[in-house]
Amino acid sequence: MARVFSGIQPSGEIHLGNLLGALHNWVAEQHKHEAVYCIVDLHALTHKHDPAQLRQATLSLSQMLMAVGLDPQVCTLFVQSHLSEHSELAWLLQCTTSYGELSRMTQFKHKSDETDFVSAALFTYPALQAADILLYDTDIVPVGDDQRQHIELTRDAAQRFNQRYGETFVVPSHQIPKAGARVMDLQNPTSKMSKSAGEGAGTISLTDDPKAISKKIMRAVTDSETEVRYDPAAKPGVSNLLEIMAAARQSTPQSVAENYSSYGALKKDCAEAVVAMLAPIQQRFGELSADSGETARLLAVGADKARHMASQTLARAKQNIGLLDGEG
Ligand code: AQP
Repeated sequence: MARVFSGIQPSGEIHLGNLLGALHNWVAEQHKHEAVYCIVDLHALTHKHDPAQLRQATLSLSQMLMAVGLDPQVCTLFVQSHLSEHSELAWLLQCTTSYGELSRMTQFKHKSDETDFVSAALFTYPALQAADILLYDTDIVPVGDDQRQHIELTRDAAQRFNQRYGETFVVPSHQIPKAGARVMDLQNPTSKMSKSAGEGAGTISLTDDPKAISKKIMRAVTDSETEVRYDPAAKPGVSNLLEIMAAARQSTPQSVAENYSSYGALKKDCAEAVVAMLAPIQQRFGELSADSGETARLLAVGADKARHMASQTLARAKQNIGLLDGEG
């Protein structure tokens, strides 16, 4: 059976882009393959953050992932920092990934322009992401389109390590959904919807109430034309709404567009589709949030299952790269 791995940062409110670009796929994959999903809290340390808020965000993200449909009895769901193996393998991969490769990561260029403190970890975090993936002998990585370059780097790092030190890692492939692969900010439809961009009018959080969702979609930036057409380059705002509708209704943006002759009608139906899609998730999230003790217990079980897989890969990598066995 193929193994699937993916991760998500507890860096802010989980949003519609995360759901359509990644989580819908995660839920489907857990029933088809052996699935391992990780809340990558170490990645969230690459930015300035508040420690108490990070702890709360990690707990609440775990509950939201279960509310969306991840079943800890079916998949392995755990928190990255609960296993030291991720940080250990990240160091080995930093030693086999070049400065030039990391410098070419567009997310680093973009994020380092946005902050006054650029941590060394922000630069090297693709090596930690590669470690996350490679530790689980992953075959498939379901992600949004924004992660395409990082998965390529992971493949290159795995191949180089295997060539230099002998067969160690499975070389994974990415899996990107047809609709919803890159949900754009509703106010700035040429930038992706993102947790770190905040909870403004351009981002639909999975906890937004129906009124807030409708307001944000009805006010979404479109263009000065009137034709409803899927054309992401010329009409990014309208195309984004069509992508969202298509992902919510399991259709294609082109066929959704055929049903509309005005932006107003498209926005109204899009808001209704999103509200209907989020209602059961929000209800379940409310129930799960009431029992943090049970969430912590499920995460500890997940960490044990993950450690069993990760420790074997790490031992193999340490052996092959030439580190002396410390077991005696
Ligand atoms: N806008 C998006 N459209 C489709 N998929 C998306 N993903 C993220 N944004 C979109 C996918 O969600 C998964 C988790 O990614 P993340 O934790 O990096 O989410 P984020 O919202 O992107 O978070 P940040 O803190 O703002 O981080 P950056 O700016 O680094 O992305 C991934 O599979 C991602 O593809």
